[in-house]
Amino acid sequence: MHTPHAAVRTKSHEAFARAKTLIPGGVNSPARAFGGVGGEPIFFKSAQGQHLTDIDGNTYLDYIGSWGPMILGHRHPRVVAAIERALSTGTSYGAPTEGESHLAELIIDAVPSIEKVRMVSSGTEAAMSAVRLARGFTGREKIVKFAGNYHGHVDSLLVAAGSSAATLGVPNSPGITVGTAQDTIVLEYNQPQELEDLFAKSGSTIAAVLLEPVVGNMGLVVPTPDFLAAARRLTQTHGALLVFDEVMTGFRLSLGGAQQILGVMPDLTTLGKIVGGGLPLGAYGGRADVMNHILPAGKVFQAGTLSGNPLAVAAGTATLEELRDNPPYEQLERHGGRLEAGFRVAAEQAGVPVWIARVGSMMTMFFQKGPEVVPVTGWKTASLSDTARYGRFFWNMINRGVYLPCSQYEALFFSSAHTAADIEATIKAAEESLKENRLPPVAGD
Ligand code: HOZ
Repeated sequence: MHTPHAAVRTKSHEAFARAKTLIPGGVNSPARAFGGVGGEPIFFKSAQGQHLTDIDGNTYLDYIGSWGPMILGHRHPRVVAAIERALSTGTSYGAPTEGESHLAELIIDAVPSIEKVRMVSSGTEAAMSAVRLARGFTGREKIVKFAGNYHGHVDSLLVAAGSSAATLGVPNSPGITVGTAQDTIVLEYNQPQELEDLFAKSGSTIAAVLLEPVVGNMGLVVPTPDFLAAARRLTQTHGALLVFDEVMTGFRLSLGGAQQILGVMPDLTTLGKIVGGGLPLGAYGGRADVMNHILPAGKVFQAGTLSGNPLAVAAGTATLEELRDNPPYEQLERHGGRLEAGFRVAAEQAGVPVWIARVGSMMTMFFQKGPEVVPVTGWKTASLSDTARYGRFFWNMINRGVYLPCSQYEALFFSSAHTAADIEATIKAAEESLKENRLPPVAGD
């Protein structure tokens, strides 16, 4: 069923050559450009369940799931039916619909800290709006973020950013003014003392602390309980807001997201990816007294022609209802545990030093320069990874029909459509790939 070793990708090569003449870098988002693994991106024509099919006809087991949204797999029947129903009644009105309130209710019921929610069109917009709201609510200007965390391509948050900003070596993008960057304070993740020191010195200037409660954008990094507890306590004590970016983790680590399994409640939460069921939709929500500061209830401006778009709302609603009615989280945890154990044994047997981090259906195997394995707790340790070795592993897996994230600094995602047999096939591919990976790099590799 999957791509045989060294499949032909002639059509992808031609499509990329054409795209480069029309679109900067040939892609509409740098994360998909393969800059972190070398070679050329693969162009796709279809997807079904846990599989992707490229334009040359090769099929792959999908471990990015559109970078997170496809928790139910591609073209889940309930989601497809909902989109088809919405299509038959109109695709955009620029006016309210009852469907938006229904989705809002599903979000509020699922996510423990959300009392009111506003819909936007992407995770970037959600983060941008949450930051503005935090500033408007507190009357303060400084935002605290953590190196290697990524909150979309918002000017003030493209400082020490993860995801493709880190992968492609522009954690501080050109085009961000010095003034903007000055209002963002960057600390190392999982270092509560840094937060303590900052708040002791300038707590009264801080509008918000923004973080990924489980990081997916520098590879997967798990928070320590004392770090999250410090973030909660210090923001509360000093009158700042705690904002969780749950664009990746929302509805994925549990129906209530990371906050539900970690037991730490933020003031605001940003959502994206799964909340739109594979269509463009983001959201931000939280304490009603804070959310009521958004226009027209309050004075903090935020708007969008396609916000709460009926097609995206239909897909998001069907996805959340399916997750609520048939929760896949036990299966995802079982499969994740097996995948993690299989990768760990495969790396040990191949003598390849790795640090593996996983929560539920998100995982990263960090290739280490070794020989000692350094636990990955934040960007300082994540950035020590052997990215060339990851690149070789990535291509060895592609050639065995397994499509992993095209960067060491992105978490893998799998779906409820992945079977136990898929997980075993992936482990077998990893065993073979890691054995090949043991070889020293050849010139030009
Ligand atoms: N937010 C996605 C994972 N870091 C990347 C999506 C993209 O930039 O295309």
